Amino acid sequence: MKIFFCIFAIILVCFMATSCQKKQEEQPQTNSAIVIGYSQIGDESAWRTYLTSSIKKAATENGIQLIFENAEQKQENQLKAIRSFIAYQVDLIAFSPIVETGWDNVLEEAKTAGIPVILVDRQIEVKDNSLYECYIGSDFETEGLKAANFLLEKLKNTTDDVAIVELRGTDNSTPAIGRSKGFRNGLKNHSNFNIIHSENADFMRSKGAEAMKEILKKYDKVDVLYSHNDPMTLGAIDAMKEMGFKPGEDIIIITIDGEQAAIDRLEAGEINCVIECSPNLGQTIVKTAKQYLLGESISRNIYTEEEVFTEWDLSSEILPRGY
Ligand code: GZL
Repeated sequence: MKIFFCIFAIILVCFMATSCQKKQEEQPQTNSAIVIGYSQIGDESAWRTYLTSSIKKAATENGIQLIFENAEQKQENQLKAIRSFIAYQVDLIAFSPIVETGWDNVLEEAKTAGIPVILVDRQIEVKDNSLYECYIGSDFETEGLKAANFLLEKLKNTTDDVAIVELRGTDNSTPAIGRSKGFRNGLKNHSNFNIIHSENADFMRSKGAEAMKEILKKYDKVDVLYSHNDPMTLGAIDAMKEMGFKPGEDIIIITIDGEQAAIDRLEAGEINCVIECSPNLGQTIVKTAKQYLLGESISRNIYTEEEVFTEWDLSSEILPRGY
């Protein structure tokens, strides 16, 4: 008789454990249970550090456990971070891919582990587009087009040749690809607007300064600087001043991001146009991750709204940037 009760008790315990497990699996994730792994590129600009603070703030405000890794500008560190998230069995992986290629294998591993992936701020090129759920960030081609449109307005009565130099962001990164393409598309029907020099300065102030110094030594006439981000622009301005040029007057300057330092120089007349690229993505990332994990449908591309600040705007209209 006793053996009968023991067997019955063991069966009962097993049944209860299984039904609890099943119940938990069926229940949608609650915020307190959500663990997100985030791989960030680095700290190369005030824009990037603001994005990081925006993500951390949103995670805290929403009770999300965030495992945050800084790749210090190296793709191999991002690959390691993503593999560590997989090993930890996070609920969702989000990352800002430093370049567009080289992600197929690690995202296949995430897919096999059943972990969804969200792209933030930059896109990727993969064979299987089901390797990520959505992209949250800017439309970089539009940013480049906005830069071209400002320049065409600024020089609308010019028939002379216009010599343009371009400082590009990291090659093979989505912002560098899109900002180059959009700018060129905007100028394609204006044959007197010529990009005489285009160089990668990796979104960094120091490389922007070095590149601009060499450019000003090489070319007799530079009319316009189109720079893919504010830190490279600030470096280029340092170089221009060192070599006796008046930024914003001798050389028209168009820059992208919208850091406070760039707005300050816009107001000082040293920059002519600042194209905003919003780093304030934290709330959207967390909201989208929660929606996905709760089984709700999400958009494939979630683009940010962005403004253009020009020399014709009243400085009082531009709110403090926060980065
Ligand atoms: C754009 C972002 C770029 C910024 C730069 O979304 O990827 O990277 O424009 C940053 O400041 O380095």
